[in-house]
Amino acid sequence: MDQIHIKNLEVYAHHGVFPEENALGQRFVISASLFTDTWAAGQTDELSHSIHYGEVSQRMKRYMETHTHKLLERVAQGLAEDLLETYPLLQKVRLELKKPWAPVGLPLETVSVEIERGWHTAYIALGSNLGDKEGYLNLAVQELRETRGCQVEAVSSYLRTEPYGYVEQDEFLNGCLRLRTWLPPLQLLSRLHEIEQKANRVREIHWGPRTLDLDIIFYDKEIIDLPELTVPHRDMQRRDFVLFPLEEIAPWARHPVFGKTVSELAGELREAKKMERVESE
Ligand code: A4P
Ligand code: MG
Repeated sequence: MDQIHIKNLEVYAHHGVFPEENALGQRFVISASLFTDTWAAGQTDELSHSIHYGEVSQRMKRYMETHTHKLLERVAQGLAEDLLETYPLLQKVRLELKKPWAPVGLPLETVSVEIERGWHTAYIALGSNLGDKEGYLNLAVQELRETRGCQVEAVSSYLRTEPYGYVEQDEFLNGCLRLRTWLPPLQLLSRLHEIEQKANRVREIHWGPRTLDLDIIFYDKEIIDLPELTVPHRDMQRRDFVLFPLEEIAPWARHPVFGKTVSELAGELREAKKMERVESE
């Protein structure tokens, strides 16, 4: 992707672990690479189609001067979040934050922290089969809309579905949504858990009744195999209550392991269900 570079912007600010650093302040040096598509600006010569590097420089200076953090990591994170939230055309930012002559009592030239943060696309499956099901799904959508670092871009319709797995329970209401987010996968998962808690979810029976279940189906094209998080969702290809609403909003999205689109997976599941019905008749 195209990049706009701001190199070695000097700012006087008060970040640091030592109280003297917070009181006296010191010089910081920032470099930023702004990842954005410059095609439209390249065609039209219009500044509104690009990111104004002068404004970005002013904004970073202001952020540095109006906050006081202990760690360079915290400052870099704060700057990255502020830029991603402020400039809609900014897809990703790489920031290097240098502290020349950091007070470590040794003759070093500079210490620095470099980070990269950007927007990702995640698909979230929503499910409820207890209480005010529609209310709980709406609550999830609303909570995500209000979450910093999350933008809800599309919501499917809600589908009434028969319980899958543990079948001795009420029918479900299911849906899917597309999220633009700069939260990394595990932070997104813990935010989803917080929202489930808000819906008074109690974890009792595995696959059992729940007020609200929020699962990450896709996170970009990433394949994640961690004890607490599997992405793509391990069982989505067998679940009509995931695939059918997902098909409404992202039929073209491709499963990074199976190499098939959502629409192909949904088609295969429909076929399999038809066969099952024919065999049972
Ligand atoms: N976890 C791992 N990967 C993910 C992921 N991609 N997204 C971990 C979200 N969580 C993920 O989930 C247990 C743990 O899975 C989480 O703490 C997380 O670290 P849970 O929600 O606490 O427990 P659960 O929901 O009972 O288990 P599980 O396996 O998540 O169940 P599912 O797969 O969510 O299935 N029938 C219909 N018709 N509609 C439904 O929505 N839902 C289920 C639950 C069963 N039958 C259903 C439906
Ligand atoms: Mg779950």
